[in-house]
Amino acid sequence: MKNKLTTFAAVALAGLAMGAAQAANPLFTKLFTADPSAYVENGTIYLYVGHDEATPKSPDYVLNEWRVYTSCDMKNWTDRGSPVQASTFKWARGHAWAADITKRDGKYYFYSTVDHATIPGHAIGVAVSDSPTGPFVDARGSALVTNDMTLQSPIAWDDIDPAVFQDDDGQAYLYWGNTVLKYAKLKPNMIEFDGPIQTVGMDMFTEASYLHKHNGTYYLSYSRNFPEETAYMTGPSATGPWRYRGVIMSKNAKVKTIHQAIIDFNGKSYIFYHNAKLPGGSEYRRSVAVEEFQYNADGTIPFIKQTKEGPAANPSATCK
Ligand code: FUB
Repeated sequence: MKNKLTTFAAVALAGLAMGAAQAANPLFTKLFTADPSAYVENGTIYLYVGHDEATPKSPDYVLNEWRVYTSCDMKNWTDRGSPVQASTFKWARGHAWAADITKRDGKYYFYSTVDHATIPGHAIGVAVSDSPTGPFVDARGSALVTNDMTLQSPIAWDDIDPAVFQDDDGQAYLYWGNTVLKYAKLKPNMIEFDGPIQTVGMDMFTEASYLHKHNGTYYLSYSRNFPEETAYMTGPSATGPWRYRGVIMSKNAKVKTIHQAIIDFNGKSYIFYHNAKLPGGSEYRRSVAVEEFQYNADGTIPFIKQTKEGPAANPSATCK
């Protein structure tokens, strides 16, 4: 027993020395983090988050970079640094808000919200890399979406929170928006739209759309109301028609946003989200957490409670 404990302690210390994070929620304690987006490849989870740099007295969001963490088991996380920053986009001026990633033809495409330097309002850029941990470079040299391209809502922050999805037939879609949910098809080059920008008519949509597919059903989850709760719809295709399915996570206590991402990993299903439960947390000092859940037999998602413990370890045999 003593030997086992000694070995366990040695492994734990080695993990800490390599920069591995602790096991429970919130996932990361050294930084305030927000707006999770997750990508799985070769049994490894790549978790992208915005870095909340606001001081306790900051009256607004302060985010300049995205960070990426990896895990082989959903329990132990390794900090891989910042693979892309708002300054990666020379036409932008800060506001590294929510982002999402996908892989196509061996390259990783990172879609991200930033503030446009010359066209008033938020915008969406695309960065590209040969590795999911970066470094990423601007793939276009200009914004993919600017505020003047979408006139449905008279606000400067309606072009935020890009969510990218590639269907089994290879067609890629970008969903995004605040107040009005928008989407468009992407060309195979992943840096241009293929057709017009469409809208999805829905009640109480706030932001944080996220499209995933599970057992042949398409799930469009999003933040609803304000303060936000996480809700979702299902449909038979990547563009619907959508059926509202209800709320799956309740609003947070100390922060009005919640921003989810839903993935399958190593045979189980998980939802990432943020709250403000890290000591010192607040509206602009958020912290990312994760929960495991099981789909109901009819494919619906159950209501998911936030926990301190987070999921049990789920070690992937193929993780390197
Ligand atoms: O982090 C800034 C904004 O807060 C995100 O774009 C929204 O989804 C909300 O979480």
